[in-house]
Amino acid sequence: MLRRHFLKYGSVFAAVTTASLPSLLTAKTTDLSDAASDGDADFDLEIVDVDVELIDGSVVPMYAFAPVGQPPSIPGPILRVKQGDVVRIDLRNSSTRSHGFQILGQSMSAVTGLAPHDDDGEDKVRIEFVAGLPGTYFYIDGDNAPINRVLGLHGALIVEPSNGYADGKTRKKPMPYAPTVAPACLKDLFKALGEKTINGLPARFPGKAWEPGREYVWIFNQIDPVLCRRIAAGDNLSASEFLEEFHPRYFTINGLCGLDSAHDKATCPTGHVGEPALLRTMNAGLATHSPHIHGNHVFVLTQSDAYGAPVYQDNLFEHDVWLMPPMMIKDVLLPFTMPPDLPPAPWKMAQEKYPLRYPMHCHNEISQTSAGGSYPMGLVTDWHIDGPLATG
Ligand SMILES: [Cu+2]
Repeated sequence: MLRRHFLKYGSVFAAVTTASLPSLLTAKTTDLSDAASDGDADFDLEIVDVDVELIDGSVVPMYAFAPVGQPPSIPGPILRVKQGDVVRIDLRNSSTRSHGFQILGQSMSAVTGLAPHDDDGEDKVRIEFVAGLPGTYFYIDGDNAPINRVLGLHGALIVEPSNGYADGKTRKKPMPYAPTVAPACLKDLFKALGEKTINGLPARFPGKAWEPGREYVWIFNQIDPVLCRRIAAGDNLSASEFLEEFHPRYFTINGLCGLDSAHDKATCPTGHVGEPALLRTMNAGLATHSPHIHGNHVFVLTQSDAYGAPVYQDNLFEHDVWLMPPMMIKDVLLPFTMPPDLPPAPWKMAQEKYPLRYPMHCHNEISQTSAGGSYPMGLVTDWHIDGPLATG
């Protein structure tokens, strides 16, 4: 019973285009967290073949992860666990091809060459490991690298700290990392969030402390429809052929482009001034991206090492642009400070023009297009400041 799922993106146009599609599946990435904090985290995942509708209505064959019994998505569902959890992932391959699975930067052995299942319900593989250092990780199909990963088989594993407070026993300043190993400057930044004054002077980040869960995951990828179709038709491309012939025509953020990503609530950060948000940014593709945000600068908090594990940064400064080569993972803090070019006075008037809408776009210009030129329908989204200073 192997079948293709249909992944429809494009919430903006959904109302007029989807009414007559019986096999419609939502493409929204779900966030799977292990609610019972019993030290175990269990997930049931499936790999499936999908037809993905792109922003211009064209359809390309790809692969996707799905929580068993739920719609597939590209990227796959977010797997959220706590440091020290015993994580168990049961994986079944319902694709027509063999696949693999690994989480980079965690100590687990990679699954390779998992054959398509024969429908007897017995042929699952179990991955088990203890969740390590808090941070953001890639899970991918590492087989046939980089082909299966770029064709959709990638997603985020988030490890949360078990006691994540920058200010120790006071527990007023949560942070998403392990305070015991976090550099002092990283803790100092989270301690400063929400402070009105420091040493009697107006502080840099008035408002609220960072709150656990106040975060967004941005996974970048690129799609070459020609190669997708050749592989679906049975072409066995080598890694070097794929790399040589890769000419992406779509540049996605969380599987979405342009208008669709700007209107996706899980992608577009929103909040008041003084509500700092964490952005977990990841590049699953083969192009180097340079995301850039208007309105605020970001702080790069972590950067993945060659194995995909987070390195907590010990020299924090503000970035206008941050570099994202293939497979890079960087957690950045969007402080939601009042943009400095806005005079304070008009903000106190009744007719404030909230929300203030700012773009995030990639500075690698070709990535701003789709289908060879449709601008700005590429790797771009919005972030919104909904209102004035929030206090904690
Ligand atoms: Cu710009």
